[in-house]
Amino acid sequence: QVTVTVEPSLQVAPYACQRRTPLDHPHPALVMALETLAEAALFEGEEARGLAFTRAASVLRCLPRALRGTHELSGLPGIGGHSHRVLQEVLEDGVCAEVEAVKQSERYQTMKLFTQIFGVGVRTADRWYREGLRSLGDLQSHGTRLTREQQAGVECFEDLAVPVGRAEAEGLACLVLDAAARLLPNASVTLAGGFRRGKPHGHDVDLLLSHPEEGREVGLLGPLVAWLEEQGLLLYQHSQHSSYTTTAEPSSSCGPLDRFERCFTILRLVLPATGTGVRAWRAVRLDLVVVPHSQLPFALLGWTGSRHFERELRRFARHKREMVLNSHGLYNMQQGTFLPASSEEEIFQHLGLDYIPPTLRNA
Ligand code: 8DG
Ligand code: MN
Ligand code: MN
Repeated sequence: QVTVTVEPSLQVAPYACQRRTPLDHPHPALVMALETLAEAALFEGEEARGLAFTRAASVLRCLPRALRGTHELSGLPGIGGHSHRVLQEVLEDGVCAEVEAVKQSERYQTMKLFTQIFGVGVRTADRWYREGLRSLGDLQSHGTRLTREQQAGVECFEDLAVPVGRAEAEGLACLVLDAAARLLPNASVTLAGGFRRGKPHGHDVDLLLSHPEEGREVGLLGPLVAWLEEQGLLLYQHSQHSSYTTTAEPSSSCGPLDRFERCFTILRLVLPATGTGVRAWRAVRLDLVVVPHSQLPFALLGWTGSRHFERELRRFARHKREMVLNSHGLYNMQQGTFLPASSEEEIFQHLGLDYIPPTLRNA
């Protein structure tokens, strides 16, 4: 009997939503190098360049086995000249000089620090950098004006820099579910975001609130947030009303932002009892999103991520299917109709895509 070992082929489909991308992949160093350059490009406001590096990194994330050499890069989609040079250097020398220089630079380090603050985006971070600010201490000593959100972000900075663990996220989901079900029997709470993709840690906890009867979810968020407040669990909150209308033109170009009623919070996460003198809680970011039942599959798909997977789904829908996909629904532009779905699987079917389960959406 002859045994033939077939190596997994490195054929990669062009859109990330056509690929299965697990959490673990064979090239952490290569992906890290490209994602650092992507991040640095975004810090300079160079979206297109950032996206090119993100695309290349995402292709490496889905490889079923390690590359056997630089020659195998040429068969892969989405690896531009610059990415190719970076990958070649890391494969041959272990590091890429350009990436190391970026990581060491004052600009990159400061932008990374400032954008890590809750409520601070690239534009604000850049303005502070140009004003000569370099540290959290500088913000205070220069009397920098902060929004209420940024103020909370600075105060909780060290806590929020600690990753949230899966058990902590599930604990918060249970706490919210208990409270929601008391206020509205049969209310549902779904843990979305990175945790749904199988990540062991996250920078926040993303929860979708709903109810099996359409419309019953309206009015749940206010009392729920009030209850968290009464329990002394709320360190910060910022609510937004729903701005969804079926008459508005469907759009997928407004980024990940959607129009659900939501509340961005910083919560006091109560920690297991420890010795005396040790603080018994830690600040954690929690996003609550209220979703009508009929939109739940779309919201779940939209809030599970990864961000790149979402971007690619929407790009695929538009360019390959003439459809508009967002967290509210799927719109067929030729027919001028919305395509309803009762599960994520159905949305993939509408798009003519193989179903990709959440744990394989780590693009
Ligand atoms: P992490 O928290 O584990 O670090 O990563 P994540 O869970 O993948 O990222 P996230 O920033 O918490 O976002 C989760 C997903 O939610 C992401 O795919 C984008 C999506 N999303 C929407 N709408 C909105 C929105 O209005 N704001 C934000 N921040 N994310 C949104 O679908
Ligand atoms: Mn998240
Ligand atoms: Mn989030």
